[in-house]
Parts: sequence; C-alpha cells; structure tokens
Amino acid sequence: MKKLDTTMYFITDSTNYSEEEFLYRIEEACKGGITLIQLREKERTTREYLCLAQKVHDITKRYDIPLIIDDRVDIAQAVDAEGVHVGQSDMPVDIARRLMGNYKIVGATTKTVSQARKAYEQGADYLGVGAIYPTTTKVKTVLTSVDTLKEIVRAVPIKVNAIGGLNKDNIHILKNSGIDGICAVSAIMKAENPRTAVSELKDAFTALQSD
Ligand code: TZP
Ligand code: MG
Repeated sequence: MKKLDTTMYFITDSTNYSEEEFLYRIEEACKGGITLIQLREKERTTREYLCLAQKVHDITKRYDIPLIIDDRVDIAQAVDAEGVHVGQSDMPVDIARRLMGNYKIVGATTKTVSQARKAYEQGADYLGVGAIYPTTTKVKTVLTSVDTLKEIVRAVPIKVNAIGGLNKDNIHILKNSGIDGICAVSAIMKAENPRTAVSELKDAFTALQSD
C-alpha cells in the first residue's frame, strides 16, 4: 500500500447528477487536490455500481488518488480499487481485511472508543468518525461529540478523520482534536465549483493544523 493520506477525503454522492456531470465533478475535485476518494452508492444495482466504479477509477488513477469503495468488497475487488470502507452494519473489518489482503486500504466508520479499538485491532487503516454536525447527505447516523472524537484519536494509532456536515466555515471546532483529515460530501459535491471548494477546504484544514 502506498502511503495513506486522508487529509482531504472526498466522499461522493451521485444523487441528482447525470453521470456526465458526476464524473466531471469528480475530475474537478481531483484537480482541486483531494488526497483520497470514496465512491458511495446506496441505491444502485451491483451492475450499475460496478460500471460507475470502473469509470471513476479510470479518472482517479490518472491523478494517482486512491479510490475507496463504500460497503462492497466485491466491487472494490472487481475494479481493483485501492480500498474499501465498511460501516458497523457492513462486512466486519477483519473479514474485509482478509478478503482485500494486506496491500489494500480498509477503512471503518466508528462512533465510540470501543468500536474504534475493535476496528483498529481487526486491521483498519483509518477511521471515519461522526457525524460531527447534522448532515443533509442521506445516511443513518447520530451525532458524535468532538470530545468522543478526541478520545478516539488518543485510543488508536491509526488515522482518524472527522465527518458530517463539515465545511470550510465550521471546521474550526476540530482544532487541536488531533485528527488526520476531514471527510466531506456536500461541501464538495454540491459546490458551484468543486475544484475551488476542495482547495478552500484543504486550506482551511491546513490553517487549523498550523495556527
Ligand atoms: N457518515 C456520517 S455523516 C456522513 C456519513 C457518510 C455524511 C457526510 O456528508 P456531508 O454532506 O459531508 O455532511
Ligand atoms: Mg456502509
């Protein structure tokens, strides 16, 4: 596995976009400087998910940005994606790790310290923790406090990203939390200009880390 950089992790949502517009936005986000991308599809058939994953991977490979597939180890393997992301109701991390092998990225969603420790022990490379703020993205989730996020950061030696309602104007609450990066869907996906949105969000996160 290449060195994992979760600093600016873009999670996609193709809802309400034509395929052409969706792929264009992904390419723009790549140009803006995302460091990791997750294809997250909840409504598609296996065939549709697979075809879209192939097209997305064709783009991300050109920019050397690792592609993570949400929920589906089989799709990740079928398109030789760089990794898979599993939630608490998906494939358990240890099984995902066994199926994906040691050279692929396995990420997990965790909302408590015990879930985080377990995911780490089972072989996760990074954790997504949230939702920090209420989100407009379709997801079954509850809010996670910044205090819990900080406890998780201290509890595991792997990368921890915050997720949920994050944008350039509200990530200041993550200052001194020790996180490695931020995950964003809407702030990039729904932006008028995804490329600019990425670079602004990335700048805001870098500023947070430095001052
Ligand atoms: N898990 C917790 S919140 C969330 C997921 C997948 C969605 C985040 O989307 P947004 O638009 O960045 O709030
Ligand atoms: Mg999932």
